[in-house]
Parts: sequence; structure tokens; C-alpha cells
Amino acid sequence: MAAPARPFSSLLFLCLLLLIPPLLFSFAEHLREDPELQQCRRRCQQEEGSRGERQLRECERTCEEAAWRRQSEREEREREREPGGGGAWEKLQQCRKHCREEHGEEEGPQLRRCQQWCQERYREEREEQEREGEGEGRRREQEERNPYYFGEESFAHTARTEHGRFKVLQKFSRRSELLRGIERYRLAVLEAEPSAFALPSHWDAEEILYVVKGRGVVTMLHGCEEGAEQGRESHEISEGDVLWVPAGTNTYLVNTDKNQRLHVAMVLKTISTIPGEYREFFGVGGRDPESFFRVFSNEILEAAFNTRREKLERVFGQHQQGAIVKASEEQIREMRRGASEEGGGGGIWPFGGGERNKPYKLLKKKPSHSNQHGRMYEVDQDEYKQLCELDLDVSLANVTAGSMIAPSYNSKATKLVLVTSGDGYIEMACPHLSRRQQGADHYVKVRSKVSPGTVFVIPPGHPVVIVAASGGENLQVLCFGLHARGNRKYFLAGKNSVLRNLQREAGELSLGVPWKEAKEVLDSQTEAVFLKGPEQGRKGEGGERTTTLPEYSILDAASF
Ligand SMILES: [Cu+2]
Repeated sequence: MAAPARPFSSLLFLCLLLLIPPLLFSFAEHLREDPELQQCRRRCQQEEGSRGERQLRECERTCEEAAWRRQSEREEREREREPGGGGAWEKLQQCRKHCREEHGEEEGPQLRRCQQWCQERYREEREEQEREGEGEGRRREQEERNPYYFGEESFAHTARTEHGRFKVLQKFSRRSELLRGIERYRLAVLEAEPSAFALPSHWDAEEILYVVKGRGVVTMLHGCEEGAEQGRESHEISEGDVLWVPAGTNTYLVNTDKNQRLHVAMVLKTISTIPGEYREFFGVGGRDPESFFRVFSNEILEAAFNTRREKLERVFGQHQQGAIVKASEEQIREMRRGASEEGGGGGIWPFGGGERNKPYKLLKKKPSHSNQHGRMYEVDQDEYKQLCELDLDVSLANVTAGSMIAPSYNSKATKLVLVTSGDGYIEMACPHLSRRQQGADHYVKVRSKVSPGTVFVIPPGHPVVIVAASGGENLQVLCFGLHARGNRKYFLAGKNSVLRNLQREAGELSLGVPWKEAKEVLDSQTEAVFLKGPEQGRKGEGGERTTTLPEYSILDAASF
């Protein structure tokens, strides 16, 4: 058996012999064709040739290294042009161009610093892209099996400095066709370190924010329309506040706490010409974040601001500390003062009527459901009209460790569930993931472990259960209901279960058992909404704790 392998291996060897030189040749060829390399080498000959062989080699090596760098940059550029290239290269070029415009073509310390800064940003961006590329296959596989769960890696940072981070969840339609219906919505999170200030900007998206933790001041600029009392409104915000930021409103925010991080979650309803896309526009900025004023021609800016070019360049060319910076104690005090003064009755709500766009204090209201197993706070569009702008509702559920939210489904809304503390898991029945093409009556169990920062999407009609892990913190979930107008939540077990309204005849016909037997099952659970969890055991069984294995289903066992 060994004999035939020999001709094969020598054939392979021959192939390699034939292949390797052309490969080497094509690389070397590229370099040989590089006129800059030729020039550089000639310079070495002239300048270093007389100083000895070693210096000459050294000099030539530098030339070659530079040539290789140019070559790899060329390749990089080509990669960038491929779909999904990311455009980091274009940004680098833009940045370098700005540097040259700023400091002139002449080589100097300022130009060098500026170029270096561009290079660093580029490297960061490439690293980010590479990280995204890693584990892509594994993730794809998981995503196909469960398109409803989003781990922390599904967020991308759009701003990150030592004082805070802004991250946005990937586009829903990019994850799965099954989520195309909510592609205009995006979920984002801001984490601002103590005393951090997020620069003024406006977005092409409607926004509802929810304060998960911490406190701060949000300020919105409305311009100086005639008749308006004040062209600015500021609001103190703290845990549990819901606030609408209208699309296009120039807004800034400061964490007023010296010790605590400010953590804000937000839903954006995009209004861009590109479905699901939104952009942040900075006017008051410099190089980072880039001020959009910098793209306008000098003569236009000079005319518009009635100011000389040098002054404009100074004002819109300084800032390069990023979109989140640190404010001083005094600055924070002043911004807070602005909020309490304006909170007293000034400010305007853009849609007239004198009604003010105040934060809605979700946690100050009475819980809609509450028992020893959990608490639920809800606000809908009737109570906070501003939610209409995004067709949204907001709720917060705090599930006691070891307890669960009863099986339920939403009639119209798609729920975006963001875990804010604690661990647990979510189980959902989904008919869409079934591989069986024919016959509509097969459901797939979608089950995800959830932990702080992870997201789960519950489409309308889908029966779902949320369980808090026992022995730890309570599981707290923030739910944004999308397309929420007229939504109703139907419970499928417990005292308020919709099934308990079945007529006897309908029940018997559907279940095929005597009504008494069915009734016993439907009436057995006496709690509502928040229930004892699977690990806490069942009631009325002689005090004995019965636990169910996590993946076990009674229905599976009965081969339903
Ligand atoms: Cu489904």
C-alpha cells in the first residue's frame, strides 16, 4: 500500500516546487515595480555607499520595509473595497487629509502628531473589525438556531473614551429575516462614568430613554422660535425615569454624580431614508467627534458666521478628546442649576399646547402587579403620550430569585427584553424555526440563559416564560414594547389565565377529557403573573420539594 503513495508525494513535491517560485516572484515583482523603492535604494547607494557595507544594508532594509508597508496598505485598501470592508481605510485617508489641511504639507511635529493620531484611530478600528470577525462562524450557527437572543458581543461601540461608552445593538434585519418587522427600531446603551459629559448632538431617530442606574441632567436645545419662553429645556433624570428625545433635537447629557456610573438604555425609532440606520450629528465638536461644520467651504462658513476663517478654524478644530469627556464640579453645578430652574416651569414642549416634555417616573407609580414573587411597573401611550412618537410602551419587571413570570403572550407588541440585573433564562415557543415545512402545528423551544446586558426579542403571539435563577440576585428586566398601540398581554396560566374563561363544551371538545379533570389543571395555580419558579417546587404535595430538570418538559414526555 505504501508504493502508490510515493509517486503521489513526489508529484506533490513537484507541484510545490513549481508553485513556490511564482509566489515569491509575484511578491518580489511587486516590490521591484515600486519606483519609490528603486529611488530609495539609489539614495542609499549615494549617501551610505562610501560608509561601508553595513550602513548600506541597513539603509536598503529601511527602504524595503517601507515598500512592504506600502504594499500591504495597497492590499488593505483592496480588502476595504470588498463588501463589508468597513471603510476604516477611507476614514484614515480623510483624517490624514484633514491633518494636511490643518498643518500644511510641510513635515513638522504638529503634522506628525496629527498623522499619528489618525493612525491610532485606524488601528483601533481595524482591531475592532478583526475582533468582530473572530468567532463569526460559531456565532452564525448559534444565531440561526436562536435569532432572538443577543449577547453582549452583538453590540458595537460607536463612542468610547475613558469617561464613557455608547453602544448600539446590531440591526435586527441583519441578524435574521424573522426580525425584519422591527428593523426600524434600534436598541442602544450609554454608560457614563462619574462626572462624564456627553457632547451635544442630534440624531435622525426618535428616542425614548430609560435610566437604569445613576442620575444626571439631560438638556435639549430647541432654537429661539418666536413666542417660546425659552429655547432650552433641562431635566434632572434618575433611576426609573422615561424620557422622550424628539428626532433631530440637539441634546447633551451630564452624569451629575461624583461616584456612581450613569447607565441609560434607549430605543431609537429610525426615520432615515435607509431603514434601520441612524447617524449622530455633531456640530459643536472639533476633530473627534468631527464637527459637521468642517466639511463646509471656508468662504461659506466665513459668510455664515460673519467671522474670519482663522477664528472659525480655532473654534471648530480644537476638540479631539472624543464624544464623552469629564466635566468639572463647577460645570456640573451650573448645569444642575439650569435643570432645576427650567424644571420650575420654563421650557417648551415642541408640539405646543404648553405641555412639557417631563420625564415620566416609572418607579414612583404603583406596580401593576406585585406579590412575593415579583413586581411589575408599566407605562403605556395613554399615560405618557410621548411614547406615541415611537409607538412604544415601557415596563420593568423585578422577578424574585427563583420565581418566574407566568406563561403569556403579547397580542400586538414585539418585546425587547434587556436584562439589567440578575441571571435567569427565557423559554419561548416559536413556530418559525421549525424545519418541518408542511403542517403548521410544530413549535420549536427557544431557550436562552440571560444575564445583565443581554437582550431577548419576543415577537407577538409567541408564548414565553421568564425565570429568575435561584440563590442569587433578583432578575430585573427592562422591556420595550415595539408596535405597542393597543397591545394586550394574555396570561396562559395562573389566576388571570385566559384559559379559565373557556366554556365547558369548548374545553371538552378541544382537550378530549372530562371538564372536571381539565378544570382541576386550569384552577390549580392560585397566584397570578409572578409565580413560584420551577426550582421552588409545587404547592400542596405534602411539603415535598419537587424539582424539574431544566430541559425537561412534561409535554415532551407525553410525546405531544
Ligand atoms: Cu417564531
